[in-house]
Amino acid sequence: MSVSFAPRTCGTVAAALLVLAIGGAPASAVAQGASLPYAGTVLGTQGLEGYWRLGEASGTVAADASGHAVPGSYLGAPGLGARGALSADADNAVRFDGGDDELQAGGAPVAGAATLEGWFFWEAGVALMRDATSSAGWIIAYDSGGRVAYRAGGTTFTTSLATADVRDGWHHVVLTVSAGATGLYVDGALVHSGAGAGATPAAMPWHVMRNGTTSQFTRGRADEVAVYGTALDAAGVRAHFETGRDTNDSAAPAPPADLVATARLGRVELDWSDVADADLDGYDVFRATSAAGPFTRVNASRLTTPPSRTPRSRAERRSSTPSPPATSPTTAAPTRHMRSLRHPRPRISCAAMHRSYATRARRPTSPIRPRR
Ligand SMILES: [Ca+2]
Ligand SMILES: [Ca+2]
Ligand SMILES: [Ca+2]
Repeated sequence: MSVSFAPRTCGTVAAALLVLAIGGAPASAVAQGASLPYAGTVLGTQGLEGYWRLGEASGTVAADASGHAVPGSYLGAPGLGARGALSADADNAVRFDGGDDELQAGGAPVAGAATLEGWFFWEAGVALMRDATSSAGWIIAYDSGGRVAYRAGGTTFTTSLATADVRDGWHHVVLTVSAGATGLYVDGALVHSGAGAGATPAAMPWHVMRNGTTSQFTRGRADEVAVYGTALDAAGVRAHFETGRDTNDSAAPAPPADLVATARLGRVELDWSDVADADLDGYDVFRATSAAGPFTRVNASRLTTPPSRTPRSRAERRSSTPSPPATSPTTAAPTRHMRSLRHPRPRISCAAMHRSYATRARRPTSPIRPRR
């Protein structure tokens, strides 16, 4: 894979770069449809009112697989065909830009008993999924001062879970409501339960990756969104999570090999050999002014390959059209999973970079063609 970044910060001695391969993508490509373990599990769950798999490759219609004929609409031209959240299921997800992208989907408005479910790769923004409200309403999960909160029937519940713990990776998020009793589950585990939720019905349609009817949009990916008119119990939520992800695979993808950093005018190009692990989701690039760190992630959104399930060779990738570059660095701390992969730490010398710039400046006839 080949990317380039502005050499925003370069230490006086050396800059250290590392590229991490991050897992979580589908483990293998298999046929799509109700026979799939995850989709079959959802379709076999009582009370299903709407199920949007977000696997479309084109168009503006999000098919509803529930049988209730409540298709959704993609607005703002989100990125279809993005890598999905499920193991052993090649069905894709949708990437939302945080600017004007969203999925709107309706169906029967839930009220006293309900389950909202989805897989989210929450990069930035306030709310993952909300009904058509701008106050009160229903929200599967949102950021409230650094903590995850949710709303059911107009009642707000704030958890002790840090929003940062639910960002920058695929997570299965489920909100259940039954007779005022609530449960918020993340990755199959109950993280909060509450009582006294209001009975106000949800206002349709749902806004996925947008904070209801407000102007706040959410950046990241969403997948396999489902709404039920019944409350799943803890065992049911856990079963959905375990069916969706291969929890037996605890091995992270191998670190990328053959990392090459090349100084260009105003940027550094990085190139590396793709990792062949089937559960590869993408790559994160970290930068530091010394090999000992601390490292700061450079890419705002995870660098992902097209979801072909077969990583392409370096030569193939060099000849392809690059995706839009990451625009802003983030200070998000790498997860423990990421740190464990910090093995290859190639150094590039700032002095060498500057010499390279000077050399190019003296040779104006030599065009610089960024590969990005
Ligand atoms: Ca999907
Ligand atoms: Ca857009
Ligand atoms: Ca693995």
